[in-house]
Amino acid sequence: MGAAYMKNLIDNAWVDSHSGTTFENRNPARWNDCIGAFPASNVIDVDNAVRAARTAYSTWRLIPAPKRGEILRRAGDLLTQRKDDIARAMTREMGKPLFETRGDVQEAIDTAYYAASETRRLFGLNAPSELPDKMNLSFRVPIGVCGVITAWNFPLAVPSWKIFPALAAGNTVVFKTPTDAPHSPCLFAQCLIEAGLPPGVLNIIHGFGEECGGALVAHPGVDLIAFTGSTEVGKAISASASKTLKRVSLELGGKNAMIVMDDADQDLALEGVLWGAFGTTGQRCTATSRLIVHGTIHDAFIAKLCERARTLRLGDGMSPNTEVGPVINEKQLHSIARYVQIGKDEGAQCVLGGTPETSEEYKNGWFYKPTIFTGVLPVMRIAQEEIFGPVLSVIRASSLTQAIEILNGTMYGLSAAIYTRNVNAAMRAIRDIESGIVYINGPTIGAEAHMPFGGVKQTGNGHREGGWTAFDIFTEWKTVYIDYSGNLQKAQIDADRH
Ligand code: UN1
Repeated sequence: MGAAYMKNLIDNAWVDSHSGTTFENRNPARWNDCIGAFPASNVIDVDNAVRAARTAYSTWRLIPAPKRGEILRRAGDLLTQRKDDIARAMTREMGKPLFETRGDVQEAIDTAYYAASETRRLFGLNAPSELPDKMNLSFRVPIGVCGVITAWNFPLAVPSWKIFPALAAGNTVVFKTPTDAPHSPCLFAQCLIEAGLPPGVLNIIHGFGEECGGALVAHPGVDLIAFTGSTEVGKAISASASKTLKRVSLELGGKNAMIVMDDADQDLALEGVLWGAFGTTGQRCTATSRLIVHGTIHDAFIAKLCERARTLRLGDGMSPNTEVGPVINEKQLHSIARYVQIGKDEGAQCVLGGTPETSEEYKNGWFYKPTIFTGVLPVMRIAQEEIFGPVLSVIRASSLTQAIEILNGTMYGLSAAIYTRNVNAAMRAIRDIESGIVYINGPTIGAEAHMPFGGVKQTGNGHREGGWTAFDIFTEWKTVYIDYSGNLQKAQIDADRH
């Protein structure tokens, strides 16, 4: 894992930035552990990467899709071989425990193999012509150069949802890595290079949002931006990209809720909410950040939940005993603390946690105790805004209808869950919940690579990554009419005569 993987990747060469400046990447569990210095790329670097991608596009798009798929499959094999090494690098740079970072790499592997298999499908659609001796076809074609910008919480899984289908479809890519997790994406890119990806097909630039990401979004040579991050940044990207009419795919925030009904298997629901709320230290766009509990079981369920959540082992993700890792950085720690204060000021009861963990063992990292608020009202800010930390807001409901109403009452709509043994209640929830993903008797996290992923309302702009729907993002439709009648046939006009 040498210093090469701390540079930009342009035309399959690891290169420094023209800016001459760098930023440090540090371990959130042990801030004195510096992983390395990465280039703070500027508009010139972005331009170089886009040019490389443009040039590569002219040949990559002509390679038969199944041949492109073979490279992706080999990249999947290499990721499989290096799964543990990459997971360790990922835990070191962004903190989540090893069992989670192994899952992150596995999601990229699954996506590699899935996208590779799609290169033998990428189905088009044909329909009969309204005229004789004429054939109507439509098929998918690549879009061109895709700019990919993602968050640090899934350094491989989320970029892979975008990059593998983009490449499978014949596009080339410029990927701006997250400043809090730039290293593991380089190890990912190295697998693609070794798998045989030609120069310029995948380029990587490191740097800050405004200067580096902003230049990518504004670049006229980029045809599409695929972004995962906050709703606020997503709106800014959308506004900037509209100036060049780029296609924009946005996967944004969430305020995901889990409903626990009075007939639920409570032990199962308990395990589900612990994983949903405190897995990845609550730093997932799919995290369970609201728990809506039926009034008749509320007190007993919350008592059990606090008892279990209190025993969650906080620590360095490298340790096999750790269940909850650090939060990503100091700024995020302060932001979580601010939300906890807001919750208290709003009148909610903080029944667990509510402070950073600063004892001797933790003092070199950014740790925040799993935190639970009860007595939360749906209108409170801690029930409406994405906190991106280990903070769970518990809301009481007295019926399924009211629970669903509360669940739907935010500007987001990514993922939702309900625990019930009543099949009718489950079916109504599936029908009435406003979200892109609904789990029955499972927590709000756990999306699989081959299924559509994305949300409604301000969680996105209507696209779905994952599965076959990713190809709707990364392809255009081309319609072809083949007239073999030997005559000039006029659609709409001649069709009348037959
Ligand atoms: C994200 O939170 O950014 O379903 C993605 C899940 C994961 C992906 C989460 N497979 O939680």
